[in-house]
Amino acid sequence: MKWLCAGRKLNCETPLIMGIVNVTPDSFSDGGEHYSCDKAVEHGLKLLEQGADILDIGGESTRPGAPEVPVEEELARVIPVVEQLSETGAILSVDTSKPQVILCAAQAGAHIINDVRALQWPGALDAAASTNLGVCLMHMRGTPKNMQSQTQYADVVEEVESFLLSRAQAVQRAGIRSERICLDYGFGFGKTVEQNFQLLANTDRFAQLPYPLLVGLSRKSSLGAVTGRSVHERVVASVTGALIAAQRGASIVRVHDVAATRDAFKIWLMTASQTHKE
Ligand code: 8Y4
Repeated sequence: MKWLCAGRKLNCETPLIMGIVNVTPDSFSDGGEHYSCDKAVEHGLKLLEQGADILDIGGESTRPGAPEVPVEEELARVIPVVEQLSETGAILSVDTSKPQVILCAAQAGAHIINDVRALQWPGALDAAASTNLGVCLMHMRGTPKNMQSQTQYADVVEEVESFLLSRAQAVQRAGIRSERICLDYGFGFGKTVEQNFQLLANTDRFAQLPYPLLVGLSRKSSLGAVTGRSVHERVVASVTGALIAAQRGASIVRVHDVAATRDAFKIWLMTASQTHKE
């Protein structure tokens, strides 16, 4: 399977690693936005050296209860980072829901729009359709503010799958070719711990849909709930989760710990390449 992203054809046969680049203001610096931009670019370069196939650049916190970032602020955070990292030739994704950010990101050299709101905000679908960027459509219940009180599902796998398929239809009706679409069941977004692992266990079912599947579980609280570990102690849990997702057919994993995830994939793929040999 191929994913068409702004003229690039991503080969989704072997799993790709998407490294997370957060651009958040650094309150200890008087350099303001420039300082956070330099730090984000530096981090992106490090993740590329570690073997990231894609960088996901985000200027909006989607953590539960996080305040919304005004559009001017999000543009000021994200666009300079996209411009600088586009010089490396790397595939760049921008984590946004806002039409203006989608349009400016495309101008600045991004290849993918990663929208946790699946292009449901007013104007977002038309903005994305006016570009040739790849789009990742994620399932979320409620909003980042209230999503953890919205976890009633008759069957979480059924409901998430039918939401994603209906969004994929809507996106195609707006003029986005199916080859530009990637889906994501939204691990951690309005689901209980058990529901998140039900989704992970059913990764193969989502991977059978006619779109590449992206999975993001890096350092998330459900991993902490199972292991009893704090955010920075969740590397092993995160790598294990990424490997499980990839082995069950996910095309792309979104991770903080690129080097460790790359090692796990190398060992798995080496083993796979020797399977069925004499
Ligand atoms: C520690 C660090 C604890 C990070 C929680 C978090 C996804 C995503 C996010 C995902 C796609 C996060 C932008 C949440 N998660 N995009 N974005 N899929 N496509 N929380 O699962 O990383 S942000």
